[in-house]
Amino acid sequence: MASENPSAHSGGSITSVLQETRVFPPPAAFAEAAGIKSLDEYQKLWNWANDDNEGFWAEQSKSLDWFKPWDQVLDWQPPFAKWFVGGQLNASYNCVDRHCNGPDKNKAALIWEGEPGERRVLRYQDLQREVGKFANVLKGLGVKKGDVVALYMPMIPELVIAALACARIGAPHTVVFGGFSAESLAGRIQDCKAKVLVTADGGYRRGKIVPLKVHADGAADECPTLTTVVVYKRTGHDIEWNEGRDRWWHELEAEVSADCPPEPVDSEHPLFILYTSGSTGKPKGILHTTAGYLLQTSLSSKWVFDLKPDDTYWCTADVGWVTGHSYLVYGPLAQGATCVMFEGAPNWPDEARFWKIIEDYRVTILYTAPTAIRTFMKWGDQHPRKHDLSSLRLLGTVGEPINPEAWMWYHSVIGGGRCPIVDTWWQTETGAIMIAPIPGATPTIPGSATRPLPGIVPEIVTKDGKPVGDNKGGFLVIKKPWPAMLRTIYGDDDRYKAQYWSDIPGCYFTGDGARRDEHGNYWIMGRVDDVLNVAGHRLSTMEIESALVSHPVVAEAAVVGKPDEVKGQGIAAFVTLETGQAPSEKLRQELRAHVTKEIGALARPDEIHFTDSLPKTRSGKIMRRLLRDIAAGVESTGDTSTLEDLGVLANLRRSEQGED
Ligand code: 6R9
Repeated sequence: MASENPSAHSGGSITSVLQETRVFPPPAAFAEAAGIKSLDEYQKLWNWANDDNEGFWAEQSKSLDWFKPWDQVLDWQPPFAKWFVGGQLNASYNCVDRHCNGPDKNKAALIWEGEPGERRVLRYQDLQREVGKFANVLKGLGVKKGDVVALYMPMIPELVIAALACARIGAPHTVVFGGFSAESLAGRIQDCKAKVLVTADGGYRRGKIVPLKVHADGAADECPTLTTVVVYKRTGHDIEWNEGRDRWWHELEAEVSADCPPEPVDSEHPLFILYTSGSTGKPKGILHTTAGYLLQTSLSSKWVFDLKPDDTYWCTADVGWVTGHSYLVYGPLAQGATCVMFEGAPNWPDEARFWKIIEDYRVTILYTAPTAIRTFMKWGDQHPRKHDLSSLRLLGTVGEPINPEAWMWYHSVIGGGRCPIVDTWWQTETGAIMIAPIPGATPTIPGSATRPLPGIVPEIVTKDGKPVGDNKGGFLVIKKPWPAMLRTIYGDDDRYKAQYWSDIPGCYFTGDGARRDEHGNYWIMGRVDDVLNVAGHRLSTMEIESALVSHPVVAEAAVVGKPDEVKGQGIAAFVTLETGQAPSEKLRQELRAHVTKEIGALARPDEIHFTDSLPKTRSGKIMRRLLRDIAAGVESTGDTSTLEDLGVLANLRRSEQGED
């Protein structure tokens, strides 16, 4: 997400009104068996990393396999970092080959289910063979170390295979969400000057074919650097074919050997570019490099998910999003884990699909997003109740602040009250999880991401960079460089400096508001651009939304400011209701009273709009900026390319006009 300019906002602090006191210590049996077993053990690790940051990371780096050891842990020329300077390694070797030297070669690496119901299991040695073959295909197409390859694929194993094949030959990949338009795809390919695009004829989503190849063709026509489009046959439906440019995946593969030695690359060799959109301007190509990224995604997978050899781990994120990169591909595979991968939508053929997958594969760890959890709540408990979820031992969430109500539902209905929940705060830019509970050590609290991982030093500050102290909201910054940090915005060092390192002196600015309580727990309050300023009080959208969501009939809520002559900003809330509930004037008054009771009159919405759905990004984040425009009655001008469903906006505008 974009980090926006904090100096555009008055003052440095944000008033926090959320009062959450429920605390869940790690279950004793969980802690007993966990990798990190106590808060004390966690604290020792964190202190070690804080006191001797480079020594700590030097020691951790031994968990990777190196072709050549590094000479220097960190070369820090702010804001440009180089980690493990002089070392050489290969990410695909670390994620695949090193698990093939012993009995793990027969362990499942990927358990895949397609939306129509097909199943495939790839053991680590199958992955090695497939990655080797596709790496040779890329080489045969003239892809060299350093050349960028674009991947525009459905959620099929070939997406993971293609990404690892790129890493194998030192070609940075850029994965573009299968839901993006031809135009968005073209913009990204043009920016990174990819020569090869890998796509599929189509993918499945809610029983329909997503015509990826049509979009790929639209994009390719606009991209002069692109010489080849490799097409994987997923659906088998008829597609247009551009002779000379288009090549079938299976035909290319039939001609190559599976043996492709991994190319040793420097620690700082680019691993991938992932585009993330800002509220203004063109998408930013976030650049991640090899060693630091791999080390930190791998370690955080182990710490936060407490991965064990017999776990069946399911991260529901699309690989087109950073969560898919770090916690479906690189982190868990570097750990030699067994990962479930699912192609389709959670409500196809019905609303119980996720729960059926958990039962069928005996999934032990589930990692998903608050938006999904709130949607499951809305659909009702009867769907998860139909399935045996007793295999689950740990639950995770990422992407947005999780409302305490949704946390409690996840805990009791999905986790059966026995599974710790890891609420993981991080960003495309941070590469890896930064603030999250260690499930065997950290007491969890609904709505708090709890504590920073070892090696991570956050602070909450005013816009001048002064710490605000306990229990005051402010800007969340990171004070020390960390191995998985972005290295730059691809091709634009100046934008990198201006975006992340200029506003608050000497720190990385995350763009998020947060509060730290007296126990050292962090509470993320949302993007600072979304903060409301009501009669001089700066209020976090998340806290008012959580109060609304705690009402039994509310499924989701998005709160935005709207111009108000008296108060500066008034509060407008957009609310979706649980399935089967109907909007009414009475309910509107009841919800306003509910927020007054939960928080106080200060936070009472001036307006409540009932709607069937909220505008969200493809990764499930509510796009409040668009709602702000609707509430203010103005046209939206910013980038809408990441919006999941344009129809939602049109509906909202229509109902707004109807309401006046
Ligand atoms: C991984 C990912 C980053 C932004 C981030 C913040 C929000 C992510 C969160 C969270 C509260 C959490 N965010 N995780 N807010 N609690 N556990 O989501 O990356 O798509 O780049 O978004 O998402 O606002 O700054 P990305």
